[in-house]
Amino acid sequence: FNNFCLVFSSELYTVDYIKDGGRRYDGIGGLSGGGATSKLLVNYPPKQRDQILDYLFKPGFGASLQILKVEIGGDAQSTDGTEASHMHYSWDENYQRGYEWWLLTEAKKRNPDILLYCLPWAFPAWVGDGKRNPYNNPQRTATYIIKYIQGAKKYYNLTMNYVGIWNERQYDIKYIKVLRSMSDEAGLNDVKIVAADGLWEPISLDITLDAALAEAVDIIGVHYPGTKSTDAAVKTNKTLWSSEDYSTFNDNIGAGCWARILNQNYVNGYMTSTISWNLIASYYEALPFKRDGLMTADSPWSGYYSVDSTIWMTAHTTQFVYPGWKYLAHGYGVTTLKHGGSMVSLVSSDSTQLTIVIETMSHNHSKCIRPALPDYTVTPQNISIKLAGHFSTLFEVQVRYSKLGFDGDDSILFKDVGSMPVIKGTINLSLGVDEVYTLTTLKTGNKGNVTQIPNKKPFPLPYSDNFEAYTQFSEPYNLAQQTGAYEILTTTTSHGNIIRQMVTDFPCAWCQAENVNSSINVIGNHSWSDIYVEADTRIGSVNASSGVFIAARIDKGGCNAFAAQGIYYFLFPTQGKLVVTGDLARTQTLYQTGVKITVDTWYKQGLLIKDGYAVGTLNGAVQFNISLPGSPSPQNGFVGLGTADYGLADFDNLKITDST
Ligand code: 147
Repeated sequence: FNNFCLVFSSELYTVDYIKDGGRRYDGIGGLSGGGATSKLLVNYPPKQRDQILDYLFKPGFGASLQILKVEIGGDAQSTDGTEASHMHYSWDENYQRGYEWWLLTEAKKRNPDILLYCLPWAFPAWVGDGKRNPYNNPQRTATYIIKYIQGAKKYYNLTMNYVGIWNERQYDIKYIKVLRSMSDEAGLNDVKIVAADGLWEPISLDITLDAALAEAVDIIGVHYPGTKSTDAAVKTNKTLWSSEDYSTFNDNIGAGCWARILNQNYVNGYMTSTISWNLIASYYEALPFKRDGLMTADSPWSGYYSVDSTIWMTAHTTQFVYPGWKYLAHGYGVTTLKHGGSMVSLVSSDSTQLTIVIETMSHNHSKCIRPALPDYTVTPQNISIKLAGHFSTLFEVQVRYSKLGFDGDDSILFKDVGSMPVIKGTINLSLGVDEVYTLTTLKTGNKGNVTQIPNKKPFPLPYSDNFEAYTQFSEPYNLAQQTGAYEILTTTTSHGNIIRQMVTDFPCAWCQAENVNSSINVIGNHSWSDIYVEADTRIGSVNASSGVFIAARIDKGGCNAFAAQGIYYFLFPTQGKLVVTGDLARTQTLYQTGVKITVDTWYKQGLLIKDGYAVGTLNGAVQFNISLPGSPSPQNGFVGLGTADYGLADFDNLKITDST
């Protein structure tokens, strides 16, 4: 009657707490920065902002992250914007800039045990001797980094647990040793050094060859390892981390990527921490790497955010395993599965609790942005997990279950499916494809749920900001600086608060393409075509930029911001010149004329883009009315403001309206 011979076969896996087990679990983390990835989070309405922070950090609510990694701002573009340095100049020191201090504080408030990790992408010019090399003077760079760590403690009572070298750029052995010894002298013996936020080599070899370097480095941290480490890295006996990973669009394929690497970075590569770039996608979606975060919050003006399934993939581990727990040995609860997928098992430090996480992510549903994923297949499979030795007397485990769906809205995410019996020391499971199971002795775990997230709305018009509502040194909301660093300054003049571009010299940059000596700050909606923008601008006479601009139809940001096109209305007070260009680099002049303007004076610049024409005003008087270049010149983009070159410049009373 039946053509098939049904064989109820089940593959047997043993989970046992044998001596010389696996490595210490160090936690799962998120990365804010590298760069400006949390830009739009800080000005969410308080209610939604708290909910978002809960989803990220509050234990037993959502991702329950165990590590927060942040960029040490370096006054240079580092992917989605610039983060401000705590020392723009050698004589400057300030711990009020940007939003990372705020974020660190909010994370700690929710989880006092969260571990903190800081890393520079770029350095202000003076740190690199103006030569873009932070290793010319290792003591100076170490002092700069140590001041940041001390500032965190002094102003926010934040203890940095880990510090890195230079993101994805060369390291310097001497500098690493100097950073270690100077940190020790400063009493920062507990701050561990991660080296070098790049590839496995040459750091593993250098550690093998140099005992003093091995002494200085605590953790080898690599980026996008594709779940694999090298024999040389393992042989160093150092803790191995995937200190930056993921960077994948956060739909269910992204969630599949994340679930797979969270398990397999240990199974295949002995990595005991995985950190997501980025923590939260809180940057304009027209900037690079749209939605490559654990969740998305890029609409502060509406309060809309989305809790993407990546959050729940994280929770499968973080709500049931804590830093200090231990992986079991390979072959005793840590293994790949015969028909695809993987399993990790961990025990608490007092060895009383057990958590097993199983994932069966299929190839096409778990590709990450990089590296390429070799082919493999996953098919449904029955498994039997034999709890041996230490845990053989368990009679039940709690179960959490997810299945990522790819037909509409058919996902099951982090579902509490109650307890499952352990029969004669064995758990039997029928695994499907694209699933995650957590089996645990813990009775905890909770799926946080917020009802009524506001609807998404476009950037509001008309929009204006006179910057009066900010505290000194903070960063203006919604203006996403792409190069240069802009901050609120309080004045006693009739202008009150203003924003000032602070960077005076070309930084020791991270972006390789960085070669235009100007700064630019973008805002609004990239789909804007006809639009009106206005701002008060002023250039001083000391350390000043040669010119200022307002602009529309700015087509790009990120590491390519230097090549941005659009319509740029420049004033050069010392030269008495007004210039309109089609690009930030001023290679395409559309119009120019002499004007009677001077330094140390405020001017109101207005730029109207309408019906194929650009009309420019100065203190209300029309200065130009030119026809716009057609395609391929951008027909839409952000509005923005900026400086012709590095140097101080002031802005106030930003106003954006539609073109009518
Ligand atoms: C990383 C950076 O460290 C992050 O700041 C962010 O830019 C992230 C975006 O995916 O990427 O840098 C990398 C850039 C390129 C590669 C790897 C990492 N790559 O081509 O392998």
